[in-house]
Amino acid sequence: MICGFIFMDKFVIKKASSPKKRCHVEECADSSGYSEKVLVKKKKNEVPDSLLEQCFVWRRIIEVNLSCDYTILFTKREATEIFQQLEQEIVYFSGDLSKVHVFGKWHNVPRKQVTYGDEGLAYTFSGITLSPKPWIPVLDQIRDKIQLATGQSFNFVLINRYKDGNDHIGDHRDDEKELVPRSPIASVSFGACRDFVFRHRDSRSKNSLCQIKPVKLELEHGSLLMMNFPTNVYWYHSLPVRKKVIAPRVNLTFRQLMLQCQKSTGNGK
Ligand SMILES: O=C(O)CCC(=O)C(=O)O
Ligand SMILES: [Mn+2]
Repeated sequence: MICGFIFMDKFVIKKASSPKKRCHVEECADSSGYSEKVLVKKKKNEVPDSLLEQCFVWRRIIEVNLSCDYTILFTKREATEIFQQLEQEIVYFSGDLSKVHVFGKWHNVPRKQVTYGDEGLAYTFSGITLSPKPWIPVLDQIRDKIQLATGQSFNFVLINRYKDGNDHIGDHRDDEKELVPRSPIASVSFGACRDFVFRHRDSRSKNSLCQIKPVKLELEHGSLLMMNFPTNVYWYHSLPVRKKVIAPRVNLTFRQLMLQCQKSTGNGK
């Protein structure tokens, strides 16, 4: 992460200086495994706005082969403005692209979806090879803020819109062959707060020999969840149906896709 975050032992509070020594990071963890990294201003008036913008409180979520970081990236006001813009400007797939083919039958996807990204990228979606739509300013704004907060870059985004708690996404891993190996996935959420569940690949049924407990999170309005390697190798995730949720939600997963030339040479494998 930016500002020189370092990972600490559990149950210990340590400090690290930022490169300019204007901020320091404090991290503490509790017995549940959660920890928080807080960037603390040294002298209030000395820190420029540009640096303050990079100060986020991160919660580390760690389990066997699961490594995630969670923060509130946008204030409530910013998030509401962005949500309204997304609702007005994002054009979702329709027709065959809003359906999935399972065991010889077509089904409507229980949410709306679309992809945006850099020119020249190609990926397979519902069995069809597609190019993402070109970036628009509201997506540039979100992507740039994630890049500022994490130091990671992204060239592609998958957007999911859930009209209410009936819309959902089933257990899956983000392990598409087009992803840059070991790259993190940045998941930003706007609108209704929804439950999000990780299940370890060896503990998905009651009869599994190994019983690792699911990891359950609530993804809030304006939040960012970083799913770091190797989370998506070992853990499935889902956004379950929640009948009581009546408001819409938009989720954007920013990804780093390989370029055509990287795919053909097998670079980065
Ligand atoms: O809506 C979410 O929070 C998850 C979306 C997701 O898992 C995906 O797009 O692959
Ligand atoms: Mn996913």
